[in-house]
Amino acid sequence: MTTQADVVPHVAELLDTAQQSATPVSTATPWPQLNLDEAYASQTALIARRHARGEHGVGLKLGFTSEAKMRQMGVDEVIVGQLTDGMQAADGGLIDLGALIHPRVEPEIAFLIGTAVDLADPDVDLEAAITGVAAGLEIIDSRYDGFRFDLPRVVADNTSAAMFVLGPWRAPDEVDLDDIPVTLRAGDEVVAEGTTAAILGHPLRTLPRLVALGGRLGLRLPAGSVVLAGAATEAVTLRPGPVSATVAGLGTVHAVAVADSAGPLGEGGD
Ligand code: OOG
Ligand code: MG
Repeated sequence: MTTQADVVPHVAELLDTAQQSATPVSTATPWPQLNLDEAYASQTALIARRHARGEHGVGLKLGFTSEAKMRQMGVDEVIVGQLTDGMQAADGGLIDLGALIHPRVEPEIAFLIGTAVDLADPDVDLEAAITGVAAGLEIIDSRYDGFRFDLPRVVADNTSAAMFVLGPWRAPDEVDLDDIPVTLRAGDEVVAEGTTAAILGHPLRTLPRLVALGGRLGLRLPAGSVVLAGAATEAVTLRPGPVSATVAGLGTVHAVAVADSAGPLGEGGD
Protein backbone atom coordinates (compact mmCIF):
# COMPACT_ATOMS: atom_id res chain seq x y z
CA MET A 1 0.00 0.00 0.00
CA THR A 2 1.16 3.50 -0.66
CA THR A 3 0.72 5.87 2.23
CA GLN A 4 -0.34 9.46 1.61
CA ALA A 5 3.31 10.54 1.97
CA ASP A 6 4.31 8.31 -0.96
CA VAL A 7 1.49 9.51 -3.14
CA VAL A 8 3.30 12.41 -4.78
CA PRO A 9 6.33 10.52 -6.18
CA HIS A 10 4.11 7.54 -7.03
CA VAL A 11 1.70 9.62 -9.11
CA ALA A 12 4.59 11.45 -10.76
CA GLU A 13 6.18 8.15 -11.75
CA LEU A 14 2.95 6.71 -13.18
CA LEU A 15 2.31 9.82 -15.26
CA ASP A 16 5.93 10.12 -16.38
CA THR A 17 5.95 6.47 -17.50
CA ALA A 18 2.65 6.96 -19.33
CA GLN A 19 4.08 9.93 -21.21
CA GLN A 20 7.37 8.27 -22.06
CA SER A 21 5.73 5.06 -23.26
CA ALA A 22 2.78 6.84 -24.93
CA THR A 23 0.49 4.50 -23.02
CA PRO A 24 -2.37 5.97 -20.98
CA VAL A 25 -2.88 5.27 -17.30
CA SER A 26 -5.73 2.77 -17.32
CA THR A 27 -8.97 3.68 -15.56
CA ALA A 28 -8.42 0.39 -13.67
CA THR A 29 -5.17 1.67 -12.11
CA PRO A 30 -5.75 2.39 -8.39
CA TRP A 31 -5.45 6.13 -7.99
CA PRO A 32 -5.04 8.07 -4.76
CA GLN A 33 -7.35 10.93 -3.91
CA LEU A 34 -5.18 14.00 -4.27
CA ASN A 35 -6.03 17.43 -2.96
CA LEU A 36 -4.98 20.38 -5.11
CA ASP A 37 -1.75 21.00 -3.16
CA GLU A 38 -0.74 17.36 -3.58
CA ALA A 39 -1.66 17.56 -7.26
CA TYR A 40 0.66 20.55 -7.79
CA ALA A 41 3.37 18.78 -5.76
CA SER A 42 2.97 15.79 -8.11
CA GLN A 43 3.26 18.10 -11.12
CA THR A 44 6.48 19.53 -9.69
CA ALA A 45 7.84 16.01 -9.07
CA LEU A 46 6.90 15.06 -12.64
CA ILE A 47 8.73 18.08 -14.05
CA ALA A 48 11.72 17.35 -11.79
CA ARG A 49 11.99 13.93 -13.47
CA ARG A 50 12.10 15.62 -16.88
CA HIS A 51 14.71 18.09 -15.64
CA ALA A 52 16.78 15.16 -14.34
CA ARG A 53 16.76 13.82 -17.91
CA GLY A 54 18.27 17.06 -19.16
CA GLU A 55 15.24 19.15 -20.08
CA HIS A 56 15.07 22.79 -19.06
CA GLY A 57 12.16 24.93 -17.96
CA VAL A 58 11.14 27.47 -20.61
CA GLY A 59 7.94 28.88 -19.17
CA LEU A 60 4.43 28.34 -17.86
CA LYS A 61 1.02 27.68 -19.34
CA LEU A 62 -2.46 28.44 -18.12
CA GLY A 63 -5.39 26.11 -18.62
CA PHE A 64 -9.14 26.55 -18.54
CA THR A 65 -9.09 30.31 -19.08
CA SER A 66 -11.97 30.09 -21.57
CA GLU A 67 -15.56 28.86 -21.27
CA ALA A 68 -15.04 26.69 -24.36
CA LYS A 69 -12.26 24.72 -22.68
CA MET A 70 -14.00 24.48 -19.30
CA ARG A 71 -17.17 23.19 -20.92
CA GLN A 72 -15.31 20.69 -23.11
CA MET A 73 -13.42 19.15 -20.19
CA GLY A 74 -15.96 19.64 -17.36
CA VAL A 75 -13.49 21.60 -15.23
CA ASP A 76 -14.08 25.17 -14.07
CA GLU A 77 -10.93 26.45 -12.40
CA VAL A 78 -7.88 28.11 -13.95
CA ILE A 79 -4.79 25.91 -13.61
CA VAL A 80 -1.08 26.31 -14.34
CA GLY A 81 1.38 23.91 -15.94
CA GLN A 82 5.11 23.98 -16.66
CA LEU A 83 6.81 24.01 -20.07
CA THR A 84 10.20 22.52 -20.93
CA ASP A 85 12.39 22.81 -24.00
CA GLY A 86 11.65 19.15 -24.73
CA MET A 87 8.03 20.11 -25.42
CA GLN A 88 8.80 22.81 -27.99
CA ALA A 89 8.72 22.24 -31.74
CA ALA A 90 9.94 24.84 -34.24
CA ASP A 91 7.43 26.91 -36.19
CA GLY A 92 6.61 24.71 -39.21
CA GLY A 93 8.21 21.72 -37.49
CA LEU A 94 7.07 18.14 -37.08
CA ILE A 95 4.90 16.70 -34.33
CA ASP A 96 5.50 12.96 -33.96
CA LEU A 97 2.10 11.36 -33.35
CA GLY A 98 3.83 8.08 -32.51
CA ALA A 99 5.16 9.64 -29.29
CA LEU A 100 1.69 10.77 -28.20
CA ILE A 101 -1.38 8.96 -26.84
CA HIS A 102 -4.46 10.78 -28.14
CA PRO A 103 -3.25 14.28 -28.94
CA ARG A 104 -5.47 17.29 -29.43
CA VAL A 105 -4.45 20.70 -30.73
CA GLU A 106 -5.61 24.16 -29.68
CA PRO A 107 -4.73 27.75 -30.53
CA GLU A 108 -2.86 29.81 -27.95
CA ILE A 109 -1.71 33.37 -27.33
CA ALA A 110 1.91 33.37 -26.13
CA PHE A 111 3.71 36.07 -24.16
CA LEU A 112 7.49 36.47 -24.03
CA ILE A 113 8.72 37.58 -20.60
CA GLY A 114 11.73 39.81 -21.22
CA THR A 115 12.85 40.42 -17.66
CA ALA A 116 12.99 37.89 -14.83
CA VAL A 117 9.88 37.75 -12.66
CA ASP A 118 9.39 36.13 -9.26
CA LEU A 119 5.67 35.43 -9.12
CA ALA A 120 5.79 35.39 -5.31
CA ASP A 121 7.03 39.01 -5.23
CA PRO A 122 4.09 41.09 -3.94
CA ASP A 123 5.10 43.99 -6.23
CA VAL A 124 5.39 41.89 -9.38
CA ASP A 125 4.21 43.57 -12.62
CA LEU A 126 4.02 40.74 -15.10
CA GLU A 127 2.44 42.80 -17.87
CA ALA A 128 5.36 45.25 -17.76
CA ALA A 129 7.79 42.34 -18.25
CA ILE A 130 6.22 41.29 -21.57
CA THR A 131 8.44 42.03 -24.56
CA GLY A 132 6.77 39.86 -27.19
CA VAL A 133 3.42 38.41 -28.23
CA ALA A 134 2.89 35.52 -30.66
CA ALA A 135 0.31 33.09 -31.93
CA GLY A 136 0.89 29.60 -30.56
CA LEU A 137 -0.24 26.04 -31.03
CA GLU A 138 -0.51 23.74 -28.07
CA ILE A 139 -0.68 19.98 -28.38
CA ILE A 140 -2.32 18.55 -25.28
CA ASP A 141 -2.22 14.81 -24.58
CA SER A 142 -3.80 13.69 -21.33
CA ARG A 143 -1.97 10.75 -19.85
CA TYR A 144 -5.33 9.40 -18.59
CA ASP A 145 -7.33 6.87 -20.54
CA GLY A 146 -10.15 8.46 -22.50
CA PHE A 147 -8.77 12.00 -21.87
CA ARG A 148 -10.90 11.95 -18.70
CA PHE A 149 -9.86 13.57 -15.44
CA ASP A 150 -10.90 15.76 -12.56
CA LEU A 151 -9.12 18.93 -11.46
CA PRO A 152 -6.40 17.32 -9.25
CA ARG A 153 -5.67 14.69 -11.88
CA VAL A 154 -5.16 17.15 -14.71
CA VAL A 155 -3.00 19.34 -12.48
CA ALA A 156 -0.81 16.34 -11.53
CA ASP A 157 -0.57 15.53 -15.26
CA ASN A 158 1.01 18.95 -15.86
CA THR A 159 -2.27 20.22 -17.36
CA SER A 160 -2.04 17.71 -20.25
CA ALA A 161 0.94 19.64 -21.68
CA ALA A 162 2.68 17.71 -24.46
CA MET A 163 4.07 20.00 -27.18
CA PHE A 164 3.88 23.64 -28.15
CA VAL A 165 4.87 25.74 -31.14
CA LEU A 166 5.36 29.51 -31.26
CA GLY A 167 4.90 31.86 -34.20
CA PRO A 168 7.08 34.95 -34.74
CA TRP A 169 7.23 37.37 -31.81
CA ARG A 170 5.71 40.81 -32.26
CA ALA A 171 6.28 43.84 -30.05
CA PRO A 172 3.40 44.13 -27.57
CA ASP A 173 2.67 47.75 -28.48
CA GLU A 174 2.18 46.74 -32.15
CA VAL A 175 -0.52 44.25 -31.29
CA ASP A 176 -4.15 44.67 -30.30
CA LEU A 177 -5.45 41.60 -28.47
CA ASP A 178 -8.92 42.97 -27.76
CA ASP A 179 -11.60 40.66 -29.24
CA ILE A 180 -9.49 39.45 -32.17
CA PRO A 181 -10.53 36.40 -34.25
CA VAL A 182 -8.60 33.18 -33.56
CA THR A 183 -8.74 30.42 -36.20
CA LEU A 184 -7.44 26.87 -35.99
CA ARG A 185 -6.94 25.06 -39.30
CA ALA A 186 -6.12 21.47 -40.22
CA GLY A 187 -4.77 21.82 -43.74
CA ASP A 188 -7.11 24.39 -45.33
CA GLU A 189 -10.10 23.42 -43.24
CA VAL A 190 -11.17 25.61 -40.34
CA VAL A 191 -11.61 23.23 -37.39
CA ALA A 192 -12.16 25.73 -34.56
CA GLU A 193 -12.89 29.45 -34.34
CA GLY A 194 -13.00 31.83 -31.43
CA THR A 195 -11.89 35.24 -30.26
CA THR A 196 -9.26 36.48 -27.85
CA ALA A 197 -12.17 37.83 -25.79
CA ALA A 198 -12.99 34.21 -24.90
CA ILE A 199 -9.81 34.18 -22.77
CA LEU A 200 -11.12 35.74 -19.54
CA GLY A 201 -12.40 38.69 -21.61
CA HIS A 202 -8.87 39.61 -22.73
CA PRO A 203 -5.66 37.52 -22.76
CA LEU A 204 -3.87 40.03 -20.49
CA ARG A 205 -6.42 39.24 -17.77
CA THR A 206 -4.74 35.85 -17.41
CA LEU A 207 -1.66 37.53 -15.96
CA PRO A 208 -3.03 38.30 -12.47
CA ARG A 209 -4.34 34.73 -12.35
CA LEU A 210 -0.87 33.44 -13.18
CA VAL A 211 0.68 35.66 -10.51
CA ALA A 212 -1.81 34.38 -7.90
CA LEU A 213 -1.33 30.71 -8.79
CA GLY A 214 2.40 30.86 -9.55
CA GLY A 215 3.10 32.92 -6.44
CA ARG A 216 1.46 30.28 -4.26
CA LEU A 217 3.56 27.61 -5.94
CA GLY A 218 6.78 29.64 -5.74
CA LEU A 219 7.21 29.68 -9.52
CA ARG A 220 9.58 32.04 -11.29
CA LEU A 221 9.81 33.24 -14.87
CA PRO A 222 13.46 33.82 -15.85
CA ALA A 223 14.09 36.35 -18.65
CA GLY A 224 13.16 34.75 -21.96
CA SER A 225 10.35 32.62 -20.51
CA VAL A 226 7.15 31.90 -22.41
CA VAL A 227 3.61 32.12 -21.03
CA LEU A 228 0.72 30.44 -22.82
CA ALA A 229 -2.54 32.19 -21.91
CA GLY A 230 -4.88 29.22 -22.55
CA ALA A 231 -6.93 28.23 -25.56
CA ALA A 232 -9.75 30.43 -26.83
CA THR A 233 -11.48 27.45 -28.48
CA GLU A 234 -12.10 23.81 -27.80
CA ALA A 235 -9.21 21.48 -28.56
CA VAL A 236 -9.50 19.34 -31.69
CA THR A 237 -8.12 15.84 -32.35
CA LEU A 238 -4.70 16.16 -33.99
CA ARG A 239 -4.55 14.16 -37.22
CA PRO A 240 -1.63 13.67 -39.60
CA GLY A 241 -1.02 16.71 -41.79
CA PRO A 242 -0.49 20.44 -41.47
CA VAL A 243 -2.13 22.41 -38.70
CA SER A 244 -2.03 26.15 -38.04
CA ALA A 245 -3.37 28.80 -35.71
CA THR A 246 -3.99 32.36 -36.86
CA VAL A 247 -4.64 35.33 -34.60
CA ALA A 248 -5.76 38.21 -36.82
CA GLY A 249 -3.22 41.03 -36.87
CA LEU A 250 -0.77 39.00 -34.79
CA GLY A 251 0.26 36.15 -37.05
CA THR A 252 0.10 32.47 -37.89
CA VAL A 253 1.98 29.50 -36.47
CA HIS A 254 2.33 26.18 -38.29
CA ALA A 255 3.17 22.57 -37.52
CA VAL A 256 2.92 19.27 -39.35
CA ALA A 257 1.71 16.17 -37.53
CA VAL A 258 3.31 12.99 -38.84
CA ALA A 259 2.19 9.46 -38.12
CA ASP A 260 5.70 8.05 -38.23
CA SER A 261 8.70 10.33 -38.03
CA ALA A 262 11.13 7.42 -38.25
CA GLY A 263 14.72 8.30 -37.42
CA PRO A 264 17.78 7.02 -39.33
CA LEU A 265 17.22 3.48 -38.03
CA GLY A 266 13.45 3.62 -38.37
CA GLU A 267 11.39 2.09 -41.08
CA GLY A 268 10.78 5.35 -42.94
CA GLY A 269 11.73 5.56 -46.59
CA ASP A 270 8.81 5.10 -48.88
C1 OOG B 1 -6.03 20.60 -20.00
C2 OOG B 1 -5.23 21.72 -20.62
C3 OOG B 1 -5.99 23.02 -20.73
C4 OOG B 1 -6.01 25.22 -22.02
O1 OOG B 1 -5.47 25.92 -22.90
O2 OOG B 1 -7.10 25.49 -21.52
C5 OOG B 1 -5.28 23.99 -21.60
C6 OOG B 1 -6.84 19.84 -21.01
O3 OOG B 1 -7.70 20.40 -21.66
O4 OOG B 1 -6.61 18.61 -21.11
O5 OOG B 1 -4.16 23.83 -22.01
MG1 MG C 1 -3.71 25.13 -23.72
